Amino acid sequence: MAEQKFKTPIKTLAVIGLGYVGLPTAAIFASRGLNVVGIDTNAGVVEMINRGEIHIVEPDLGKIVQDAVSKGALRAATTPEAADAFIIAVPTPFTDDHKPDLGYLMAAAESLAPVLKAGDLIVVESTVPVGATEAVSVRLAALCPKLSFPHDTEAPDIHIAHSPERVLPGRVIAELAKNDRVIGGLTPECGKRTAALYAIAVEGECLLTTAATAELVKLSENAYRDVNIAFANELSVIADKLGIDAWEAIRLANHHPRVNILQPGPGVGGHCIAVDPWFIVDSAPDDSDLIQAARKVNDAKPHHLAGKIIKAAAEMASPVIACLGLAYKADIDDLRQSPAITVVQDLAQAGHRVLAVEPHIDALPPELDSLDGVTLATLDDALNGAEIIVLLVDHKAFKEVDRDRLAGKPIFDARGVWR
Ligand code: SAJ
Repeated sequence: MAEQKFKTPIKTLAVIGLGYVGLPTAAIFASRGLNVVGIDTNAGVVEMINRGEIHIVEPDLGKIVQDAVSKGALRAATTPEAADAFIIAVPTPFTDDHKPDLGYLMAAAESLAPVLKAGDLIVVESTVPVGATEAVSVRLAALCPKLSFPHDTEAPDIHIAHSPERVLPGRVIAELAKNDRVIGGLTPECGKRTAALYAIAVEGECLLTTAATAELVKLSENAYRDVNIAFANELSVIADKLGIDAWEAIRLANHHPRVNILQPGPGVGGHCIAVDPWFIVDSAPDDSDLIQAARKVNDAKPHHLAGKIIKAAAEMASPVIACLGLAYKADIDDLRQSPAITVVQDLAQAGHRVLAVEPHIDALPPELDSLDGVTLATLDDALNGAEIIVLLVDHKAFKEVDRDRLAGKPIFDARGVWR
């Protein structure tokens, strides 16, 4: 547990947004003795959770939710209810021109106005551009004129902080408890109260700072990873051109005691690393050349890969292409910003027939379903029916494919796992 100096009177918690971060967060706090209500505008999700079921793929989450619901510690609803503390964990996507879209965040904050009372704590967990936590405070102050807010006074009725989530999809349950948390209060007291809340569930350290610093810290973490993956992806394009195996070169370079190059792949996907660096760019467009370049390199990677496959396919008589994996990374069901989808789109738009394999979904996403020539297939059917095999995601089932089944066919292994 975090430092014992933090003590909290909080007994009831409302978590706004029951997605990849909100649902595990709600469930963990419920399992540690808080009375938790999860709020989501999607009535189907709310019904599922109230039955003790979950709507996302995340190891160990199902059992924790089931236990918490069966004990009455966790339930879900579609509109906010009074609570001692509120955690906002809604998506913060970007617009088509890479500007932060704070629509869900502001709607979530506004939905709290009718139930807020003096003494309440609001924590923004969603990843946000610098200044957004303060903007939440300003907006709520306009909606709740009888309450005071921390952008305005050191001793407010409502305390507000940013405590960005840092959990890795696929390892959320362990990382929620173990990771250190950066907590940025709009006032120091807001930070302390937030640390006291997280001390209930977090074994890692709670590190206090300002809200703006916490906002930049979170964005920096994901931009750092994006820049480092871009380096690996750029190297792999260079290695391709020079006829060198990029994974072999990186493996050997990483034997240097101060070198640790990440893995190249089909590109960078997900709702975080492919999105968050743009929030920094939006705040400082003239001073973020490296961050912008990394985004460009990573966004170009799926097109580079598709170009190579199209070139090979041109040498064959209208080959069927098997694309293994549509998720943005291994062993999850999340297709958001997935580079695998871009690759399949490029292939289909070039007129190729694609057998797409994704064990975690039952139907193609609309952006692929609308294309001619793309079919969702089983791994077996794709391996039997295709003349070219492309590995886009290193799902466990694909890593275990019998190599004999690949023999004699052009293989594009974008993850370097069949080498
Ligand atoms: N990828 C590579 N090569 C690598 C590592 C990753 O191509 O060596 C690709 C993945 O295939 C995927 C993308 O990058 O398409 C991102 O995957 P990831 O596993 O690096 O990260 P996310 O997006 O699943 O989660 C990140 C994490 N941030 C950091 O590691 C700095 C997580 O801790 C954050 O909580 C999460 O973003 C978030 O919600 O912000």
